Amino acid sequence: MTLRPRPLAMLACASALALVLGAPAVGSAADAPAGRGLRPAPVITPTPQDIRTRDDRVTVSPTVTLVAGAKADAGALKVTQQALLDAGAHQVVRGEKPVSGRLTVYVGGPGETPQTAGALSDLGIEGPGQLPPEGYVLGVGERRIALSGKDTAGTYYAAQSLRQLLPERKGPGGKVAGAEIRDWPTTSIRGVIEGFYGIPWTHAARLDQLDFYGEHKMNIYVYSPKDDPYLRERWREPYPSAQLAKMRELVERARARHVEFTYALSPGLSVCYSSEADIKALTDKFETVWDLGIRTYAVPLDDISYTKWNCQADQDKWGTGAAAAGAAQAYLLNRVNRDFIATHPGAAPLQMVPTEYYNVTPSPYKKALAEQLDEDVVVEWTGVGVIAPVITVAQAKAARDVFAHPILLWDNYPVNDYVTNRLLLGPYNGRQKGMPAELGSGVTANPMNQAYASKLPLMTVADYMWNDAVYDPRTSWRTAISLYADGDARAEKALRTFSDVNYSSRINAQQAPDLAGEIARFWDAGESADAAALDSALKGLQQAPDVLRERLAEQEFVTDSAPWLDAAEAWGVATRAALRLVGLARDGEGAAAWDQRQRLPALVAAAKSFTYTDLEGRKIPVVVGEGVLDKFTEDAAAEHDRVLGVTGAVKGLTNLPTYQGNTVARMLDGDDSTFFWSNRATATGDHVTVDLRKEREIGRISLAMGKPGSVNDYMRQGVLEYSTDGSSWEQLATFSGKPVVTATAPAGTEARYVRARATAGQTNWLVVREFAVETKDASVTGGPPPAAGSGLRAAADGDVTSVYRAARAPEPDEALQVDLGGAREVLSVTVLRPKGSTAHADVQVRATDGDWRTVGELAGAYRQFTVGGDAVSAVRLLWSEGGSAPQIAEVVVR
Ligand code: LTM
Repeated sequence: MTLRPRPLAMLACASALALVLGAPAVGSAADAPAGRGLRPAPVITPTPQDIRTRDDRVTVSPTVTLVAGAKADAGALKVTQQALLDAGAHQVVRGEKPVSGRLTVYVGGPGETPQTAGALSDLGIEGPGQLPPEGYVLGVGERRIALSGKDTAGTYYAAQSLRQLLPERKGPGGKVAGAEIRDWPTTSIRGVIEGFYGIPWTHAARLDQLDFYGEHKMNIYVYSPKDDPYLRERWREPYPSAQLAKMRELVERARARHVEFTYALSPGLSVCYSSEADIKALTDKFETVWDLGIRTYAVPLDDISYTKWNCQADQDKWGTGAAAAGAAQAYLLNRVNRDFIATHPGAAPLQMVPTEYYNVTPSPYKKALAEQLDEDVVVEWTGVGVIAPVITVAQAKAARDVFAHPILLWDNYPVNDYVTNRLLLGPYNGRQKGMPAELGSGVTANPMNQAYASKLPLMTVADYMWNDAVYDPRTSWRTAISLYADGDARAEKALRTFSDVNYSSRINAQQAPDLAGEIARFWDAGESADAAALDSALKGLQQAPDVLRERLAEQEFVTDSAPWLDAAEAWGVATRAALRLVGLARDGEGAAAWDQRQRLPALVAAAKSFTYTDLEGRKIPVVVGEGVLDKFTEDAAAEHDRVLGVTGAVKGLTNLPTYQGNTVARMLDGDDSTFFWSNRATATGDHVTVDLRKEREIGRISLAMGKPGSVNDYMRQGVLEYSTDGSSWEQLATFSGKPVVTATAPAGTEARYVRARATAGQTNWLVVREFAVETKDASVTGGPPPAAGSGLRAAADGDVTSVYRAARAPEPDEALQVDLGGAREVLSVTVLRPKGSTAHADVQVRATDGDWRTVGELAGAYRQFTVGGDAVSAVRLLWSEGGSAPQIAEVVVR
C-alpha cells in the first residue's frame, strides 16, 4: 500500500538517475535478473467490478517504456511511474512504441493516448467506451500494460489499481500475472465531509487526506469544519491571506487527485435570509474562493434554530414557524444559485444541508423547502437519525420523495465528536446494498477529529461507495488494516488488535469482536479452561501499542491515537493480571490470589487514567474495549469471589447507554460528585438497578438524580421496585417530578435487586448521583471503632474490596465479632487483610455451648483457618493490645 504517494520532488531526489522521463530508451529485459515467480494475487481496493486473470504474465524490465499522449492525465502518469519504480524498474522512459525486450506501459484513454486502444485490442480487451464516467479498463499481458480511462479520472483510477497490482521489490524481474480489469464506480459522488465539531484537521492532514482520497478513488472533499470561525461564527469576514494561500494549495492538490474540493459556508447562526447585504456577503465570500479554483459550493443550515429569526425583516417577510423557515432558506439558496452558481460557468450544482436533515418524516419545513428550492440544488441528509445505525434503500427513496431533490448522504461515520472519548475504528456497516443508487447524488462520510486514524474506517467507506454490491464489512476492514500496515506483518497484527478494541459504534454494535470471542471461549470452558490462548491474545493487546509506535509506517496514526494506545497497553496489563487472578484462585493459591486481587484496582485505574484534550482544553478520559476489557476484570474478580465464597460488591445495572466515562458504578461509589449519566433520553421501561448480590433484608432507599449544570436530567416519572430473582418485581413507591426520591421498605422485606424504572418517556437524559439501599445483614460488632469513612460492616459484607479500618490500635480484650445469625456448620474461616496489615489477633469461633475456641493467629494479608465442620454461631478476632490500627477486608466463613 502507498498511503502517501511520494510527491514528485521526493521521487526525483530518490531516483534521480532512474527516472528518465522523455529520455531515449536504454537497457533491455535480457539483463533483468530472474524473478522469484508469481506472488499471491494482490488485493485491489476499492473492490473492482470485474477482474479476471489471464494465462500470460509480464515481467518488470529494468527499463520500462511509457507510452502516453500529450493529454494523458498527469496524476495517472506520476502514479504509474512511481509504481513501476517501486516494482523494481530502474528507469521509466517515455516512448512512442514498444521496444523489444522491454515492458511497455500505455497510459491514457481514447482522448488522452490513442495508442492505448491498439494495445488493448492486441490483448483482446474491449476499450472503456461503454463504461460510466470514471470507469477504466486495465490490461496486463503479453509484455504490455494498458491503462485506459473513460475520462482522465478513469485513467487515474486505472493507475491506482495498477499500483496495487504491481509487486514492491528492489530490482527488476518481478512477474505480474496477466489480468483484465473493467471497473467503474456505482456511486457517482464519493468522499468525505470534514463536518465535525472540535479541533479542525491541520493543513498537513488535509493535504494527506486528499492524497488518500485519490488512492481510494474518492472524488469529493467537503471543507466544512464546524469550528473554523470563518465558516460559521464569522462567516461574513474575509479570510486572512495566509489562510487563503493554504486553501489554494488544498484546491490544487485536490484537483491533481481528481477530488472535487467543495467549499461549505454556514451562515445560519446569524444570517438574515431576506437581507440583500447578507446575500451579497455570501456570494462575495464564494467569489473569493472561486478565484482559488473552487467550483463546488455548499450552504449547510444544520444545527441552527429555525424557530428564531436573526432579524425582524425575515419575520415580516415570512411570518413564523418551520414552513416559514423552509421558505426563507429556499429564498436565500435560490438567490445564491441564481446570482452565483448560474453566473459562473463551470460551477457544480449547489449543495445545501437542511435544518431537518436527520429523518424522512414529512413536515411543513420539508414541504416548503421541497416545493420552493430550485430543483437542481442538492440536499444533504444524514439518514434516519443523526447517526443512522442503518440506511436502507427504502429510506433513501423516502428521502428523495420527501425532499424532492437529489440527495447527497452526509453519513455520520466514523465521526466521534459526540463521543470524544472514543476512537471508532470498525468498518462501515449497516448500509444496504443498492442504497447509493437511490440517492440521486452520492455519499460523503463525516470522519473523526483524528484525521490519520480516520483513514482506516474511511477505506471501508470508499470500498462500499465504489462497489456496494459486493461490499462485506469484515473483509473490507481486514483489507484496510492490511493496507494500513503497509506490508509489515507485525504492525498488521497489532493494528488489528488495536482496532478490535476500538470497534464498536452506533453502526457496529459489538465491541472487540475478536477478543470478546476469545474471552467467551475461556469462560465457556469452565474451571478447566486453558488460559494460554486468552493470555496470548491479551499479551498481544498489551504489546500492540509498542509495535505500532515502533513499526507503523504512518506515525501520525500513533500521534492521533496516543491516549488510546496508552490505555490499550494498560488494559492489556490489567486484563492479564485479572486472568492470572482467575488461575491462582482456581488453583487454590489463596494467598497469591488475594495478593493479585489487591493489585487489580490500581491496574484498572491506570487503564482508565488516560485523557484526550478537546478544543476547550477539557481532559476527557478515553475508553478502550468498553464493556469487554473492564467487564473481564470484573468477571475475573467475581470468579475470585466465587472461589472464596463471598457474594461480591453491590453492583449497578442499567439498560441505558453510558455517556462518556460516567458509568453506572458511579451511582454506588458513595461520592455525590460523581454520577451515572445516560447518553440518551429516558424511555418507558428504562431502569437503573442495584444488585445486592444476594437476598438481603432491605431498609431505606434513596435515589439522588440530576446534578448542577444538568438539573433536569432526572427520571420524571417512575417506580421504585424490588425483586428476589430479577424477573418478578414488587412495587415500593411511585414518584414523579422530583430529582430526589426516598422510600423505606416494610420491615422484613427481603430483596436482591432494587430498581427505579421509568413509566414515561422524556426528552432529558438521566443522571443518578447516588442510589443507596440500606441492608441489614450479618452483624459485625466490637472494635476498635472504625475510622471516618469506614464501617465495622465492611469486615463481613461479602465485598472484599470494602475495608474496615479501625480508628486506633486495639485496647486490652478488644475484639471484632462477626455473628452468623445462628449456629451453622463451618469448615473454615478465612481472613483477608489489605497488604501490609500487621495488627495481631487470635481468631476464635464460638461453639453452640457459647465457648470461644481459638483456631489460629492472624498473620499476613491472607490466612485460612480450618474449623472442621463444627457448629459455630460467631467468629471473632481477639486483638492483642497496641500495635497498629487493624484493617480487615473480609472475614469469610464457609
Ligand atoms: O450531521 C450533521 C448534518 N450535523 C452535525 C455534524 O456536524 C456532527 O459532526 C454530527 C455528529 O455529532 N452531528 C450533527 O448533527
